[in-house]
Amino acid sequence: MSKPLYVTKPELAPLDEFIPLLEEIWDSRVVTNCGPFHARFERALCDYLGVERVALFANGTLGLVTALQALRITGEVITTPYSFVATAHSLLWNKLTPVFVDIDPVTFNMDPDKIESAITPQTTAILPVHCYGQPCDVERIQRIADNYGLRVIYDAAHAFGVSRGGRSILDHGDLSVLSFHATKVFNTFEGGAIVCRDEKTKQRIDHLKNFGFVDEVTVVAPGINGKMSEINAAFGMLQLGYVDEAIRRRREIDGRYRAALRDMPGIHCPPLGGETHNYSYFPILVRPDCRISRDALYARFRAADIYARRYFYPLISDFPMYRGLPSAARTNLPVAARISEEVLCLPIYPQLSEQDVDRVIAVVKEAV
Ligand code: T4K
Repeated sequence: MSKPLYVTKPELAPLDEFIPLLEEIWDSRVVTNCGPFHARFERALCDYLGVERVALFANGTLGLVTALQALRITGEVITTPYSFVATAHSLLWNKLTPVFVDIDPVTFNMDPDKIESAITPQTTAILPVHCYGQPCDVERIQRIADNYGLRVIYDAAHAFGVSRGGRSILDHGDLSVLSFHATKVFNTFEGGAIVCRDEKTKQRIDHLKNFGFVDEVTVVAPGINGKMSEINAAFGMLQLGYVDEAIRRRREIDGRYRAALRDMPGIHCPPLGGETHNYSYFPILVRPDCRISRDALYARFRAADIYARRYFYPLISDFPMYRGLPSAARTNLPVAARISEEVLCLPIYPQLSEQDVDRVIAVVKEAV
């Protein structure tokens, strides 16, 4: 029996390099509440990502929830149905109403052409996602936001290290929110961050992630406990030294898949955008003219111990807490509905060997 292959596997820096950092934490007994590793990791991340300010979080979802609070977003927020459910959940946690717009058939990101007609007097913000690390049309989204006086918060959970025109994709909009979950290109087991532009906003975010405390006796907002622990921060520092190599290995795997799947009938590999991609996912579309359906291919993979995933199926707008919204109607989201029925994300992570990749390719080849 061959070993199971998953859609992803976390890349982990060598354990023997982590032990001295753990010893430092043990010696100091400072284990959380924005200690020295937290501060060092924030600075190191700014340097690596080419951004000015980063606020660390315990996970990306708390980052999204807090980002919306930091900017005092109210009413309706325009977002995409084609994402992980945390994107829209962050709105419900803030008692905001998601307004779903359809996606672009090439990038799978929010279609900028659909934004203006979704704006109402209640709209205060746009929450797009750089899906699979593919950059959104940030310039057009910003123009629309400026015209209507809206805020833009990017869910950049997939977009670690992505840049365009020499500028980090995280350096757009008002705020960008990263996830460092185990399944991401860069992970701290669990973790996340908000990238922000000015010191005042960073300060407010720092208060909000620490219950709203400004000092021992002053609480300025009903903040949450969103802090990243010292262990996660120390691990993140270490991981930063290995992420370039991890992305390089992902690029090789991406290239191997692309070359092999290019001419397979009914299989489409969406092209990559962005100058510096991070190869965080490898989505394929199983088109209706393919000899096998997407779900039958998914089942074939499972039978071969390969755990490909249907990211993102079902659409967020199909989950019970969203499907009653007028914007959740299938007729409003035809592209997202089609893509979610055709998509399958193949395994991609640095530990995959060429033989592993070829095993995945062989299943597709045999099926089509
Ligand atoms: N916005 C977007 C666009 C996101 O994609 C996400 C998270 C968020 C916001 C929220 O960020 P966080 O709050 O999570 O920081 C996974 C992740 O749990 C989730 O973080 C991620 N998106 C989503 C796309 O994928 P599941 O339910 O598919 O994960 P799971 O446990 O099935 O893991 C997938 C595969 O990864 C497993 O088959 C095996 C492998 N794996 C997983 C874990 C956790 C490992 O090998 N080791 C591990 O420790 O959601």
